[in-house]
Amino acid sequence: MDIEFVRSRFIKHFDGKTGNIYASPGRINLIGEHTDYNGGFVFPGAVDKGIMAEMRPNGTESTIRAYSIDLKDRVDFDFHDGQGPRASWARYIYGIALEMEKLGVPVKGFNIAFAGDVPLGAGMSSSAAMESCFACGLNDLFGDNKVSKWDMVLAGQATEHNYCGVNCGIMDQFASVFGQAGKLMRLDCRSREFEYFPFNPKGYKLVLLNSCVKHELAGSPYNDRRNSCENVVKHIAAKHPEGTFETLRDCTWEQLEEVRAEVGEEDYKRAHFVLGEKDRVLAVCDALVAGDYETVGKKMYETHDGLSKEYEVSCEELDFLNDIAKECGVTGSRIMGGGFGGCTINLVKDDLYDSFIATAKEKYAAKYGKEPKVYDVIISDGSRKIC
Ligand code: GAF
Repeated sequence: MDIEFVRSRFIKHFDGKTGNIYASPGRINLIGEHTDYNGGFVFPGAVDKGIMAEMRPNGTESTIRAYSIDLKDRVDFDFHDGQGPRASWARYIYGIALEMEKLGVPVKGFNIAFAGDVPLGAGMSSSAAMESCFACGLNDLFGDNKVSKWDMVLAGQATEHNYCGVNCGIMDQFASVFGQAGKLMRLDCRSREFEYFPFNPKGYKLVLLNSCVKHELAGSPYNDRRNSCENVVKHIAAKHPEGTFETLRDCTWEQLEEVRAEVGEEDYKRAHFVLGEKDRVLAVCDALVAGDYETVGKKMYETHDGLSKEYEVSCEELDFLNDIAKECGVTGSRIMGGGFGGCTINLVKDDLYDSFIATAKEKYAAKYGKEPKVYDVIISDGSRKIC
């Protein structure tokens, strides 16, 4: 992203003074979907696309003057007025300001202009990129950088929960804050322990195909999926008062079968997917260590099937892209992120790459009248101050 571009807009829309510039990335996720809020494992990495913001204290007690460069929209608000702005993009700034304040950062009024090159609604977590970018800026401008990375992750997640209506897990904010160039991360979302995995599969590429069906988690059935999982856990816990059941992570296949009739087929299928996905992340880690990319790919296809048929977060266009990948002999392909639109992530042999992309573009355009957008994945660094 272009620093000078962001700076020129910051100068133009405010008082001519410069501030500090911060950047945070979007993310990909190799495997482990909808496992984060179920206490399971995820396998994300930060990408070379994200959000860049210039920020500067403006001398007021609590007035935020915010400019979205991409939307050409300016919103000024008092973040202590109890309501916050209506514009959905500005609510991320509002939420983060309040959440950082809760963490002890003496946030005062500031000016902010920001832009992004992470595509919106593509399942690459532009919202987490905003939250972690703004958190990084407030921590630096007002907090002496005393807030830990994990607390910034949690502040981002709390912003989604409390101000944006999405009961998300921690994967996206974690990836955006902790990302490192060239490395994926395996995170245990229950214990929060994580490990960096250098990812440079010889002879393969990771590529995203954006269906251009815009996914939107706020107000979407995303929260229903989470409720289904929690309902299953509640039923299992009631049957087993001797145990501790916080999330589906604590539940076995047998216990799930025991409550099948009482929770109903829809919740059963959703929980069934989550238990399978938990195992698949671990299988993929072993396969990666062994350099066995065929198994990695096989698991990706299994995840897609589960997300489509059991968790029901796919759509016709994503299933179509997945079918094309299969027909072309692509090693692995699946929906990435929350679902309901956005991208597929594909593990493709180098020598198949060109023909796969050409076929996907042609067939998708013939059916839907537009080509999917293609993004090569470059695993990059997490949140940082640029200057
Ligand atoms: C969205 C959420 F924000 C994440 O927390 C995660 O649940 C993901 O969907 C599905 O794996 O990106």
